[in-house]
Amino acid sequence: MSPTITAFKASPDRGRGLARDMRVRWALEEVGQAYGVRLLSFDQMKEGAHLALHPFGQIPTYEDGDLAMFESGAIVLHIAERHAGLLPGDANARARAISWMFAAISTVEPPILERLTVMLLERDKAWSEARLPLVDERIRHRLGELSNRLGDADWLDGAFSAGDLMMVSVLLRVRASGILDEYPNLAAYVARAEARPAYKRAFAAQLAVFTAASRA
Ligand code: GTB
Repeated sequence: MSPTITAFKASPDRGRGLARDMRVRWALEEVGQAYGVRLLSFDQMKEGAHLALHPFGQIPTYEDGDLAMFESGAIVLHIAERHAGLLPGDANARARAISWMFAAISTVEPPILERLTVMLLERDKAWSEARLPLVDERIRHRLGELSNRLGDADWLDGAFSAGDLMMVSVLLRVRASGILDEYPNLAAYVARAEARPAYKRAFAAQLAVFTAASRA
């Protein structure tokens, strides 16, 4: 039996790969695991059946046999631990790759999410215009550190890993601001990841949901 994930029936990003099911799709494609997708409306996400899977009524979730999970980072780690291809075999290298996964979601992503909050939820506040440059400075601080660490390497620590998958997924969310392009090695790192066949398949699959919905 293939695992089933949940995704937006109508993603607000119009299929640009920014919703968090994309990370899970990408991980599944990297390891060559087929999967099914249950599409949910915003209303369905807040109903009992989905709340039983996800306490916060969000996507993505992951179901495989008697296992049900939520949180994209935990799901990607679960996939990476059960299949070859996303974590190194060497125990120390594996631990470092997991460090990068956590760095992506707990150190780099928070200021990026703050920016989205300012742009989407706080635009009408008198203080919004003054807050944005402060948030952007925090993003630049983190991206500068990440850029220094990456240097001219292809990936964060040796071969491509779940750490890179999570980091690129996070960086993609700030690209539209133009800030990512201030760090040419990070922009090239993201482009390198996007060129991976598994990324392309995952992107095409989530875009197809939007395309099909807009034709209906
Ligand atoms: N920490 C959780 C995880 O990583 O799985 C966060 C999950 C989450 O935020 N899910 C969002 C959701 O279900 C979708 S991805 N939101 C609905 C709700 O909370 O009611 C976040 C997202 C939404 C929209 C865009 N976009 O339009 O570009 C991008 C990302």
